[in-house]
Amino acid sequence: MIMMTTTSSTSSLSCSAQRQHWLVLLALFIFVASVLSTESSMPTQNMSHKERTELKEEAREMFYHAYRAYMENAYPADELMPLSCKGRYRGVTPSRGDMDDILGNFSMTLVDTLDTLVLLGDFAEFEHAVKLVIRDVQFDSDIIVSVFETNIRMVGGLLSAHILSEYLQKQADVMHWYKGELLEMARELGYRLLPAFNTSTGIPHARVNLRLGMKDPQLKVSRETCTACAGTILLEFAALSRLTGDPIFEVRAHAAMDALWKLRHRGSDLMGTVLNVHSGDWVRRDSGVGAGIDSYYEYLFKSYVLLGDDKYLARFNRHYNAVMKYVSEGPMLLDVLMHRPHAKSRNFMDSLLAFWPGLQVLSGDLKPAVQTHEMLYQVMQMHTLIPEAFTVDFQIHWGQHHLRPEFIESTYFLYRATGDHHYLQVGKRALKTLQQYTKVACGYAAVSDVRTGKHDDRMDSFVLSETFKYLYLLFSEPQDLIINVDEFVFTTEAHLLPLSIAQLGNSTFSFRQSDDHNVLDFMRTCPSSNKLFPEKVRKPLRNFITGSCPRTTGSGSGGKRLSALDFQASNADHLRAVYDMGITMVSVGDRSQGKVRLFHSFYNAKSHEEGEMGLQFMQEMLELTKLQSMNQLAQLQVRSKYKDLTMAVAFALDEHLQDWTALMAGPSHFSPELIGEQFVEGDLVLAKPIRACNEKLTNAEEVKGKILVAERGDCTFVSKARLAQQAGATALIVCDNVPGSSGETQPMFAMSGDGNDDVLIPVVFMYSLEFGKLSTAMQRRPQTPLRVRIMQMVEFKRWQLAKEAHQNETAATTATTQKPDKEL
Ligand code: DMJ
Repeated sequence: MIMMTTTSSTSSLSCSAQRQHWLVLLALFIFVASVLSTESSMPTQNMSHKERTELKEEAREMFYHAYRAYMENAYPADELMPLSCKGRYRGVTPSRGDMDDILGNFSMTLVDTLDTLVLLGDFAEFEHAVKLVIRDVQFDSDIIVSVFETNIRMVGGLLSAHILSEYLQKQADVMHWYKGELLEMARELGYRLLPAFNTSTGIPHARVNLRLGMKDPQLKVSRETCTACAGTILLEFAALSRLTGDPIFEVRAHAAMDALWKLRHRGSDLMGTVLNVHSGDWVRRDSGVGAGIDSYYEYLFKSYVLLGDDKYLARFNRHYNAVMKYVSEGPMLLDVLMHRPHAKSRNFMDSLLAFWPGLQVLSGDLKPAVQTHEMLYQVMQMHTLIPEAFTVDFQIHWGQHHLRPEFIESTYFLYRATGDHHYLQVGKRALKTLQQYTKVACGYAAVSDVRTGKHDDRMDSFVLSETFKYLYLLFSEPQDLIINVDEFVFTTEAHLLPLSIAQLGNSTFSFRQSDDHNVLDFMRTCPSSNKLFPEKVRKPLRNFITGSCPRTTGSGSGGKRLSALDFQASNADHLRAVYDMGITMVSVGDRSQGKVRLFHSFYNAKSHEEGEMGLQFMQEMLELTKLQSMNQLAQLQVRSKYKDLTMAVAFALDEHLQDWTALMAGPSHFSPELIGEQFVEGDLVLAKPIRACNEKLTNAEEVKGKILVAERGDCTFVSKARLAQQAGATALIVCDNVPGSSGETQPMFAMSGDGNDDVLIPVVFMYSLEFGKLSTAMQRRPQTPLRVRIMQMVEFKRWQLAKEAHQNETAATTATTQKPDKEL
């Protein structure tokens, strides 16, 4: 038995981190309050049945306004251009670059829209549209398309329409002529996508030529794909295999998912967003839940629901816990680096992440879903329409609005889960806003900038397949629908795949547990997914969720081991985990001193494994106690507060450079890191012009050998850095252009570059309040340049502590040598 005495003060290690967290929430609260104070129509009242029916009918009319505009003016084109009121054809309409990889001249909007017609109960139009697709759509074109988009919109659209055609034959006694033509088309298209999967990793290429496969010379250099692109295949391909009896699709899609899983960061369990399909190397290590990764997470969870393969739930749970630990920041979701997850890598969120609360609802974690949805709703009210990206202080980062479905999708799932009429009111507001700001004579037009409301000549196919579908579903009652949607999984493009597909079985797979997860991964889901599947998961969504479930931080082998450094005596989960590890805590002495004695015994541990963990915990606690006595705990606290990456811009408070203070700054991805004791020291000089975006600085001569300051805005961070470097600066500080911003209330982030590594000088970012202090110091002695040092914050603290220790030592030595004199 090991026994030791310590104090419960380790809980204070995370106090500053917690404080930061609360500051973020506080900032949000103030923001929310200020929006709401101008809003007299705060949605609180229940919605009458009459109003709900009217809104349902309005959603239907919106769909038809867009659908007819497409059919009458654009079909058989892939998309409608609502301002030109004509079709967008690949190779005919002026190219928009990579964006056009969505288009395959295969009447995408109609295929994507088919199942919405069934949900609306319009069987006649559905039958007509299916006939058109069978008659007109062909795939043998020399066109490079996106594998991901073609799969989710076309394969998914065809499969769902096939399933519903057969359903209607049985249930509505219509379409007796239908003989599975859509399924055959889906199979043909699936085959045309397969060459993309011939990579050494099994992870598919991003693009493929519909006729030539990967033999298209333009695809010779193809290497990179995004995580979502490669990880959003399985639902459609599994359905394709199960319905056709041809296993190849499902085999390939499972292999791609397995290969992706192996690429996760083993420490953080996070994924990056862009990777090399041949080497499996990560190209972009940013990790969030929005663009580039969103539907990978969605497909892990939904593959479990559709196919019943536990390994996907285990993987989802692992990633989910990592996301909630590192990416989630109150209601916000901010990218981090997969290999350095404590540092935020972006200070903005994209609108695609609005799907996340919907997925959280499905997985049973309601509370954070409600919070993030509420944040998004506030963003919507603030800017009328949710911009494509917005900053942590809810300013516009990218101003476009593409009529995306994600926010409405989450609103729908939250309403289904809670029955709270708030979500009907939110939907009403979203609907009315779309009507007011995006409806045009020929359909609905995206907005190029939500600040100006200027329209864009663009109406993506997902407007009909998702946005209006979810709006209609939100206001519908179950009895309004021909199908019971609870018996289906919605794909990422809102296509319907029946849960009964799992019963069709798959001879190629045995659903054994893989050895990289174990049963604890399921036990930690709440409600326990072990109990849910298959009885309840396949029942109505309402039964999925009974409330929010606490996330446990158990000590068992399936979860992360609780370390002594993370331990908080006030955290009930931690106390339980410690207890399971065979550790007993006994208060000693005066309770007010908070002293506890820890006892460890294998006998008391829940399992041998946990007993081992307990031993490790005790050893760590011993180390910590030692460190504490050596005053090094202070440094660890600093490390914990400022996380690993936070930089310091230190400046001398006196002319003799004796007394220094430091301000918080953020690093960049594109400049060299200052490691350990490395620092750059120099005098500060302001860029002229201050934004440093022109071809040359007008004060380039003055800049040489100094640390340059430039203001954020007008051009990228990295272009400012290049200009500074060109002028001979030894480092660059970019200061924020948003008044009042501060690292104390906003997460610090690392500035992104453009993938090149030609910047050789350190570059750091300072929020306005911190930079203001630097600027005041500059103004205090206008004749003398301000001397600054850029280094890691933790190193600055270490430097200060060392200085203090040295001063104390000197003072002590002086005192000792003076003693006899005094005695005399
Ligand atoms: C849709 O095509 C799908 O929802 C996809 O997963 C993400 N992007 C669009 C909608 O925004």
